[in-house]
Formats: sequence, structure tokens, C-alpha cells
Amino acid sequence: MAFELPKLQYAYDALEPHIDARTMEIHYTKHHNGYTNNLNNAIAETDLEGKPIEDILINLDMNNSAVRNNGGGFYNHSLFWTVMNPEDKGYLSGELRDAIEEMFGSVDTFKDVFAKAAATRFGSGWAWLCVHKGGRVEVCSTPNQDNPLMPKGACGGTPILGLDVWEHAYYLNYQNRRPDYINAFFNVINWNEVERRYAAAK
Ligand code: MN3
Repeated sequence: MAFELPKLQYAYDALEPHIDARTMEIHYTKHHNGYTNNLNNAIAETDLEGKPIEDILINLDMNNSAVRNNGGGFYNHSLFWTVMNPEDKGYLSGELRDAIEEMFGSVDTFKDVFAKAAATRFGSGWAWLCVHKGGRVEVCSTPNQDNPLMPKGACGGTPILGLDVWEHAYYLNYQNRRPDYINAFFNVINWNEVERRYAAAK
């Protein structure tokens, strides 16, 4: 069973003006599709074939750069599309809001910490909100296509919100203005999905 590019649940232009349609189309059909195909090639006829992606990443040999880069790219983008939603964004509430306020003091402070993690990631990478067993949340960032599931992967919890800060994620619309892209992201977060992931992982 090969991994399949997960279906995008909205149109390419659905996140405009925050994320433009051309960026979405290229990002999904070229980048994510490429990671998916390269992951399948990297694990074909190895003992990783047929395993869930989470198992592959948690037990990853970090020296296996093909699986590290493409398995990370497959997983990270699969999460990324689902934590954005143009129509049913929901709002931050319930247990997740409580956990964020307990850790950061306020939702605004959480947003500042997350935005800083995304803005200060040098080069390409991701910013994450993770949850640890027991429900404690943490913000971190990772380089390239690494993520917190991987051995020694930053906060080390389960990622429940992720932001792609590779230039391919924003350059067409924002050029070098990564902070503007980060601010725009907060307008399209699907909190219902983040809360669902929180409840499942805590
Ligand atoms: Mn990307």
C-alpha cells in the first residue's frame, strides 16, 4: 500500500486573500505530490513499506535522508492543509484554550510565541504547536521537513498545529515578507481541527 496524496478539502482559491490560489496549487500539486512520490520510492521494498507514517517518523533513522525529508514532507503538509479552513474556522475554546492559557498566560501571548518561532526559523522549516501526554502544550520549530515526532525533534510532543515557512509557501504573494504571511495564517486556522487533534493526542 503506497501513500496517497490526501485530497484537499477546499478549492485552491478558498484561503484568499491570506494564501493565494497559485501558491496553493503549486504547493499541493508539485511540492506535496513530490514528497509523496519520493517517500513511496524511498520505502519501496524496505521494511518500512506498509507502516503508518507516524510509526515511520517516530522510529526514524535520522541518517536516512530520503525518508526523513520526504516522510516529513508528506506528513507535515497532510497536517498543514487540515489545520486551515476557509469556511468553518471555529474558534479557540474548551480544553485547548485552557491549556494554551495555562502555558502562555493568554491567547495573544501564544500567538506572539508561535509567530516568533515561525519568523526566526532560519532558512526553511516549520513552526509547531505540540501537545504532550497529559495535555501540556508547547511551541517549537524544526528545520527543513523535520517535525516533532522524529527522534530528538524539537518539543517532542505530537504536533497539532503547523505552519510551513519554506519560501515556496509564501513567496509568490509575500516575497520576503514572512511576518505578513505568518500574521495572515492566524486568519485561516481551523481551530475545530486543532482541538480535535489535541483531544486525540493529549
Ligand atoms: Mn511546503
